[in-house]
Amino acid sequence: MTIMSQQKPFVCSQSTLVVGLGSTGLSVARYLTGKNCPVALADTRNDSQLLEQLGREFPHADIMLGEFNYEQFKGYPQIIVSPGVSVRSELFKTLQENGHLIIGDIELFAQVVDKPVIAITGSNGKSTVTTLVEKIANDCGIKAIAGGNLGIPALDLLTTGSELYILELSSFQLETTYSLKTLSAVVLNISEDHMDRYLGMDDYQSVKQSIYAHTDWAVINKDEAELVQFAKMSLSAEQCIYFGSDIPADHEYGLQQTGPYYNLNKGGQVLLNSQTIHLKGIYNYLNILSAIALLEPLSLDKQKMVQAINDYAGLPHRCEWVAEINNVQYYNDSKGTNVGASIAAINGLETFSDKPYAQRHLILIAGGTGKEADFSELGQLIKNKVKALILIGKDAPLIYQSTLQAGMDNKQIYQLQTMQDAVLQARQLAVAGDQVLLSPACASFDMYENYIARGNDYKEKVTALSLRQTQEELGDVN
Ligand code: UMA
Ligand code: ADP
Repeated sequence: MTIMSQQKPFVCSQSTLVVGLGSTGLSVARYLTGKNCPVALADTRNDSQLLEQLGREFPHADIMLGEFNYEQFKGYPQIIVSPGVSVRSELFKTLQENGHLIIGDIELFAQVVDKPVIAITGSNGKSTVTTLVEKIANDCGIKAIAGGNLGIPALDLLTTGSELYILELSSFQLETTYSLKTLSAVVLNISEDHMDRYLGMDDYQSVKQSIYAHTDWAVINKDEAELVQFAKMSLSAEQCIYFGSDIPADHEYGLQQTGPYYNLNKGGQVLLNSQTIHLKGIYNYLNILSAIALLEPLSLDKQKMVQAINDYAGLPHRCEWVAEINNVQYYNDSKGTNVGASIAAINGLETFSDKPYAQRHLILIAGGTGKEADFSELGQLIKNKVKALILIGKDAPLIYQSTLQAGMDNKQIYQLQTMQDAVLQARQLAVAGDQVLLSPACASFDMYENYIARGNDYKEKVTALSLRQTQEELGDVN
């Protein structure tokens, strides 16, 4: 699919079909209806309640529910597709070959936005960096708002009267975007994700890199050799700023270890020290450096910026501390939905602990929908660092196999059915000084509506344990 080569402007007066009626599709339909552009609506969910609700809100729109088909779609010269619908199917290929404009909501946003945009993608860390950039900008006096894959659909941001938009963009959204001009942009990192939607890593990476297509200021992760190679070949040196985990060269961002802590530097200048930052783990220090680099073109007040970073407490479901029970710390990393995220969480949690991991005190709860990922690297890390592995969810057997292949003893692995079973098992295994981490390395859809529901379920079960412990201490439970 060569969406990038389409380069056609959207025309309001032509009839437009909105495909997929979740939060993106509804925001597109509302935006276009508000501008009096004619719309039709389509969704594979053939649901009478949905039909009634759409009919009420969009009385003039044709509504097509059920299996998508060419005959129904061919009358619409412009089609706006939701990120959850793959534009690589035969249907969309044929429509594009026949001259239909096929774009996503971000492309429509790109064609109408008249304020600066900062764009953030990557396999992991997008929401952390997006919300941190939003906070820094606002604390420095710029009226900024964040959205996109993060939650508020991009077009809904336009009515907020903001001076700066910060967009978290998924690879699905980038696939249908070709003209987004940005003040600054970053691919935070690349690790395997959504392999059920891509032909392989090259394919996935090239979609991610398209975020740099029209940026003034490209923020490049120096630790990612392939991104560096891309930047050197496709972007000008003046346009690029680098960040990474090594001691930085002049004009680059990087880290310098000082005892148990890290300085976050630009060249030789120390900007912050990790001791004063709530976010922990090297990956989070890199998230912070990328946020500062993205904001560099705005020349913000340095002191206010440092204060905003020190105040930032992180988001729920990202290595979030939940409770201490019998001297065991419980953490919720339900947003760890791919292998790279869980590897970062396991390594990052080490820095929360005062014991070396060689003593093996981490109990990991993982599993869910694996999105056709390769779990071998995770299996190796689990074998090296984890005391016990508790697996739940559809693709638990795949993680089980990878850890066994890495040489872990199967007596350290527990395959269970529910979150309740997993938390109870963790409590039984944990001794004082241990950490229990939920970081599934998988999506949640086999057992939950989303990662938030999964994280909340875990927190609920852990909190119940904690209450039970308090009651036991008070002698209320026999
Ligand atoms: N649908 C079809 N046919 C299909 C697939 C879906 O008709 O083949 C319909 C569904 O019936 C439903 C609608 O499409 O009515 C759902 O559309 P969607 O899956 O695109 O989801 P939205 O509700 O529009 O949410 C999307 C993002 N979801 C996905 O990319 C899967 C949200 O990111 C995002 O917050 C929202 O737009 C606003 O921009 C979520 C996500 O999981 C958090 N993102 C992935 C991730 O972070 O890994 C990429
Ligand atoms: P995203 O929006 O890309 O999913 P989040 O900021 O929500 O990213 O973080 C999701 C999870 O990814 C975190 O819970 C953590 O396990 C991991 N993570 C966060 N930042 C990074 C990073 N820079 N590199 C690798 N993993 C990360």
